[in-house]
Amino acid sequence: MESNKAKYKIICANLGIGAQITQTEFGPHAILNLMPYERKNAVDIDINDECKSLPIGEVRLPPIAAFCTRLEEEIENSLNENLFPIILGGDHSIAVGTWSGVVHSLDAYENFGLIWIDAHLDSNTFETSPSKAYHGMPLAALLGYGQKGFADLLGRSPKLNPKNVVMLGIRRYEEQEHELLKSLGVKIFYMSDISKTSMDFVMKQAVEIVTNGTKGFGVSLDLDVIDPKFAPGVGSREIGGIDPAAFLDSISNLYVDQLKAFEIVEYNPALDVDNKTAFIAKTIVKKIIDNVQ
Ligand SMILES: [Mn+2]
Repeated sequence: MESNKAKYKIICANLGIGAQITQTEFGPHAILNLMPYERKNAVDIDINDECKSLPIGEVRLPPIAAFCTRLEEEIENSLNENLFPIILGGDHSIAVGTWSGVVHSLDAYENFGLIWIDAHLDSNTFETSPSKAYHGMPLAALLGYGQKGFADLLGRSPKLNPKNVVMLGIRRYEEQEHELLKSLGVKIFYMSDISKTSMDFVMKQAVEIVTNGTKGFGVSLDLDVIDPKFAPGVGSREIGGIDPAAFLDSISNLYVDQLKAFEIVEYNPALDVDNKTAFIAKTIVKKIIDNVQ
């Protein structure tokens, strides 16, 4: 029956080699295991096993870029079928594939809003990155800064205009990436801004910015933004984060029809405690699904 057909597609981006610790590749299925009904609407994107043993550094770029290209195609397919894409990561380098796909599909180059919710800025380039791990570089790439094959996925760069990007929950970064974003005028709400006001207030401000004159917006949620005492199962824990209940409440501000895709990344089941982090991720995904159904 047509009316019971799902209006969303879950895309499992099973990639971990964008990080030094690669266990986030098991994140999507650990979350899906808690969603037996919704998993019928899920598809997988995987990488070849031989890529998993590559050392950290530039040699990992070709498989990550190839992965992002396949993710990009899957996103385009979903949007063409009028299915709302929910992307489960995976390390945060997958964001290059996700948002390239959405921007290309909507023909919204430099005219698409993105709310980036993260403890970190993820805006290094290969040159400025101390770790040389690609999950620290996706936002710079989407803004047009970074290596060939990454920043110009689909042969076009930049994907996003800095005036349409808002960051929430930031509390740890390197100086050079911070300087880059400040010089571009990206709006950053630090964790201290959220503590001084509220998650709800800041989310409202963010939605206002990303919907101002754009062809829609998306959300990229790195679970490390949540305080690690509630969400310990993440790649890079940073103390002093967001309360999950406040975050869940603030999601109601996203229920506007301009929301085009939602991405949730960096879940590491090997570091989780009693599945706490997976349950938070599942609750967030279900709330998004309820909205698009
Ligand atoms: Mn991140």
